[in-house]
Amino acid sequence: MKRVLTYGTYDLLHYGHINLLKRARALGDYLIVAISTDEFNKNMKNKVCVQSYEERKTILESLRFVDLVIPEENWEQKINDVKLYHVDTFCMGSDWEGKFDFLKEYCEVVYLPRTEGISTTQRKGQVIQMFSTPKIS
Ligand code: C2G
Repeated sequence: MKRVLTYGTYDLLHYGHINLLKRARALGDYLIVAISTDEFNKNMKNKVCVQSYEERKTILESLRFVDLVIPEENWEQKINDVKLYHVDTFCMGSDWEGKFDFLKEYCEVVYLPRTEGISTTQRKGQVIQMFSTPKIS
């Protein structure tokens, strides 16, 4: 069984995330997704999520191409995770190209083309725009 591992925040899940997860799963037979905890997002990634870790975990666990969801609590856990879960392939979107090449010592490292034109930040802006534009009655 070929095991694949990827990391992310996965706030306000969108089709760019889905494209990544589907392709990641297609690299093997079992996909593990490490999602950033609320503390990690706040303290280390300077990200404020709309959805809590538990909400994001529940949503990802419902996807048929995600087999296991684990917490990402720090930047340093990847080597240990690769060993602990006997990971064959680590993958991330291409916006992270090269950042995780140190893992090549432990497993295959694949960067998949990022889906252009969609991001959680963009989605947040759209919602703000929708509800802040004054209605002309
Ligand atoms: N992604 C993508 N296309 C998009 C948006 C995101 O392919 N339009 C990919 C990212 O490259 C990443 C994954 O989807 O591989 C999750 O994206 P985020 O939730 O934004 O995760 P990020 O904040 O990049 O956290 O240790 C790694 C970090 O936890 C990654």
